[in-house]
Amino acid sequence: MAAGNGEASAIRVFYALVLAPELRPPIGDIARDTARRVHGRPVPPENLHLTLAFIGDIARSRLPTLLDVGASLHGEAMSLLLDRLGGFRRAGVAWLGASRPPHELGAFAVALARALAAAGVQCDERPFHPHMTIVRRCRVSPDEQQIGPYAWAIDEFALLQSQSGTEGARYRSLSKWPLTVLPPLPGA
Ligand code: 2AM
Repeated sequence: MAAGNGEASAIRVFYALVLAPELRPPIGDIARDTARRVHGRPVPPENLHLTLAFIGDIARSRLPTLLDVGASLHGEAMSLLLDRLGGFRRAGVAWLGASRPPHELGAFAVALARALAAAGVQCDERPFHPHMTIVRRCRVSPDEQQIGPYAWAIDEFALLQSQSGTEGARYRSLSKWPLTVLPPLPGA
């Protein structure tokens, strides 16, 4: 099939937690203020997310496998307290993170990586460092500091497609799945 044909083409995808809509205005403001300080480009509020597993370019024909992996996972709902702002100097990004990420987050990223490996899907194998990029192309790296905190109630995860356009990347949700609240243990 000809290059550019939708059926034959590769898609660029990753699994992520999309920032809750109610946190987009305050975190969007932090992104804009930080971008001004570090002379970078703020991530648009609707693009704010935390990546769980980065797949990158993959044949569109493998999409059913990625959807099956997402549907097969059972993760727990969690609360993430965003309370740190810092930078990855070499990548030229500023990020928000948590000084005490819930153990459910790391456990879920590991479960996802294992499910992808079992399905024969290659993904970025670097250790999971949960962070939300808020500014790209920073000319200076921000000093790490305390912010907020902003409590983010996380009850779903998504498979996102990255589409590059004239104004930068846009992320399209291909599917999303719930993270569930576990019932309390009997007698607890
Ligand atoms: P970043 O925010 O630290 O750049 C979409 O690009 C998402 O996938 C971003 O959250 C990005 O992290 C993450 N990601 C992880 N590994 C990547 C890679 N090798 N190339 C591009 N994005 C990557």
